[in-house]
Amino acid sequence: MTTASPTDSLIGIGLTAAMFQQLIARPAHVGESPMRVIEVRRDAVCVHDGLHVRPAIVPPTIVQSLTDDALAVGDWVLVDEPAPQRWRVVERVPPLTQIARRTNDGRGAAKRQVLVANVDTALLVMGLDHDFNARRLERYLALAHLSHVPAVLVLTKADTLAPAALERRIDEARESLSAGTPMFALDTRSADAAACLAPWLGRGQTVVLLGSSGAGKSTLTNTLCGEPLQDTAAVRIDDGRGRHTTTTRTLRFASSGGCVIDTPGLRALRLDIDDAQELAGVFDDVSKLALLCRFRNCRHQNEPGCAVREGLPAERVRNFHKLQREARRDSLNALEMREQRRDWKMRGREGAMRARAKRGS
Ligand SMILES: Nc1nc2c(ncn2[C@@H]2O[C@H](COP(=O)(O)OP(=O)(O)OP(=O)(O)O)[C@@H](O)[C@H]2O)c(=O)[nH]1
Ligand SMILES: [Mg+2]
Ligand SMILES: [Zn+2]
Repeated sequence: MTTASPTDSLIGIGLTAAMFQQLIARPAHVGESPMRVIEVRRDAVCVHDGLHVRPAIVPPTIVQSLTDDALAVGDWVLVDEPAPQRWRVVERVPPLTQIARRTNDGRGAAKRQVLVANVDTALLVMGLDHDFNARRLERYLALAHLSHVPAVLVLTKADTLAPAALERRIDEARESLSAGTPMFALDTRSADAAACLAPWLGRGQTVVLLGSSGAGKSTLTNTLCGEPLQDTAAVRIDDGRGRHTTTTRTLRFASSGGCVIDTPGLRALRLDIDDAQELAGVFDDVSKLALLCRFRNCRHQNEPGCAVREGLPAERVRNFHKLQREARRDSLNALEMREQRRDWKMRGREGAMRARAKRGS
């Protein structure tokens, strides 16, 4: 790169000062330009050069070199044009942040899936209707924290609740938030929503919207962009669930100058952690209270004098244990996993035998 300063058009597609440093540190090659991935398709990507959207192929060599760390919306790439109007990704600039979850590779093994890259803020979108669930919120907060991306909680559909019910839900949500995490309760269809979120959506900033289907992510995207770019659909009448209307992650441009990545509602969110210790930073209230537990190695399960169980709502402690168990299970290898399953089965059988003996006695 020979550019002396980031051009205005690249800042318009979310180039930050830190990413600019990454770009200028790379060796310059004639004919290559930095562009941002705004959509990922099966065998190609859509990239933006600050002025235009281009379809670009991703050569197999690049795909293979990235494996667990696939190209994602928000990535910066170097693109050349080997023939007129044919664009090709030649390199991915190492991302500064990635938000990833764990999925299955189809053969039972855990696989890392990058959702988005290079975002400055995660807007965690949750409906105040049937969608509201403090335990799921904790999971999303953990996702952002583990990715080192600051979170902002956006509670949607505030217009559908009576003031007292709204207050109750806001209080419940606050119990899950660590100090300093901003929270808004909004009608995402109103211009007020864009005004509240403007501090995270100035020129050069990028946010991602994460949440379940029907939470209002696309409705909010449209409000932030000032036009109906994303399809939206009413939630199901019988159970209030969303219809998985959005199917791809797409980067859009907000009226206030920032970038917004709308995403499909996640059906399942498994955290991408190898070490249960990593969760300590997410549940900082647990870590703080743990210092006051009677036993140094207290697991906060049924030990006497446990300050964590005394000081926090039982549901939050239960969720902490659940996420920890998940983290431990994910870090087991296949053999250990089989052994653990055998162990569980045996314990289940023993339990059933005990219950039968008790009934018989
Ligand atoms: N009353 C009210 N309705 C809202 C609000 N936000 C979203 N909705 C409605 O909720 C429904 C679902 O909104 P979407 O924006 O499609 O939800 P989504 O999160 O994008 O869902 P997926 O694309 O399926 O992941 C739509 O009918 C919206 O009009 C809000 O703040 N108030
Ligand atoms: Mg949507
Ligand atoms: Zn304890």
